[in-house]
Amino acid sequence: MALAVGFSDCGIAKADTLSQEEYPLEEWLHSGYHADMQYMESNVAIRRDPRLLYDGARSVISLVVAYKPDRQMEGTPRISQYAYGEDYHELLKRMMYQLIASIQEKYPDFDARPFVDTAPISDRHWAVRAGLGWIGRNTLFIHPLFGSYCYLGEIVTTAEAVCYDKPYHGQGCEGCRLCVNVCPNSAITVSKIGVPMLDARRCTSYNTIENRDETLPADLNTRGYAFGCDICQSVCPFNRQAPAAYHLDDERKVQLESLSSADESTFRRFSKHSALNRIKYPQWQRNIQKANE
Ligand code: B12
Ligand code: SF4
Ligand code: SF4
Repeated sequence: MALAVGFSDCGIAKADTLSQEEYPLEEWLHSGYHADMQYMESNVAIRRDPRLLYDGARSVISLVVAYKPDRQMEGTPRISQYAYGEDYHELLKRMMYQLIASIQEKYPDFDARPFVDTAPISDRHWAVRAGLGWIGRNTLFIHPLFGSYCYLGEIVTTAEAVCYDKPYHGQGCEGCRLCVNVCPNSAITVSKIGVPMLDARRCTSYNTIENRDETLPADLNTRGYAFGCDICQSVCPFNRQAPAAYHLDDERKVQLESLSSADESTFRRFSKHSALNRIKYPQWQRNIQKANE
């Protein structure tokens, strides 16, 4: 049913607690790696256990939508590929409601809620638990076919599955370190037990999207990115071999490429249904200036 709605893959995990080893959130927070994303400090217990997020939850249906574009926008400033198309929050929510409706046609008592990105639930860990892939050294979820160019969402339900998918134990990054070596800001670090961690304070993605300061850190090297960053993903062998899953048409490509000279109302109109709606026009201007340095 998930594939019929348009999802690229789907797996089901039993709802329970994510262990400290799997999700060392407290260490990440204590290290200050979350920068000023205060929303990451709240609901720590809920982030660890979806049963606290949704009363009576028994299962987590993890869903993947691949988004690798068939071509890239040209020139600088650059916009990260995950923001080329429709805002993925809107896209995935719509698809998840469609999937819930299809399941309810067959099972009218199916009781469920969809989540994507903004709720206190760790999208990547549930995808791993549901057997869909692994967490790579760049800290992103990697699907063996679609790479890390995929959005994640979950349907949390009170329904129990007859059998659950097993956590992913296939191939992983093995000896590769391309993403760690290529990051222009050395933002990829490791936890005390050697698990990859991202220091958001150093990351272009954090700085161009979440940082609300008037200026960006002087030593930040954005390599021309004005919204998000794809550098540690573009070198990944799993992304290089992944099939294209999004058609960037001429009209959208021109819109993206001309956004750096857009006035405030044009920017607002464009960003309304795009992931760019996370930032306001003054941030966009600040980011363009930095990208052109
Ligand atoms: C906060 C956040 C950010 C922050 C911090 C990122 C980070 N790495 O934590 C910032 C603003 C920097 C960010 C950037 C981006 N983000 Co973001 N972000 C989130 C958010 C809201 C929470 C992530 C979180 O819990 N971080 C806390 C830390 C503690 O957890 P963690 O990074 O998962 O790290 C732990 C695990 O990786 C684990 N681990 C690592 N390796 C291994 C190995 C094993 C074997 C095990 C067991 C565990 C393990 O230990 C780590 C250490 O704490 C999620 C949505 C969600 N609700 O889950 C989206 C999400 C992770 N982001 C997403 C995207 C697309 C991006 C960007 C690619 C956007 C862009 N192009 O610019 C970048 C990527 C930067 C990067 N290299 O990570 C997608 C990722 C999809 C995917 N395939 O993984 C998500 C899932 C949103 C979505 N629903 O699609 N993001
Ligand atoms: S998104 Fe860019 S800045 Fe952030 S870790 Fe990856 S390469 Fe480094
Ligand atoms: S570039 Fe290499 S180390 Fe980094 S996520 Fe991809 S396979 Fe893993």
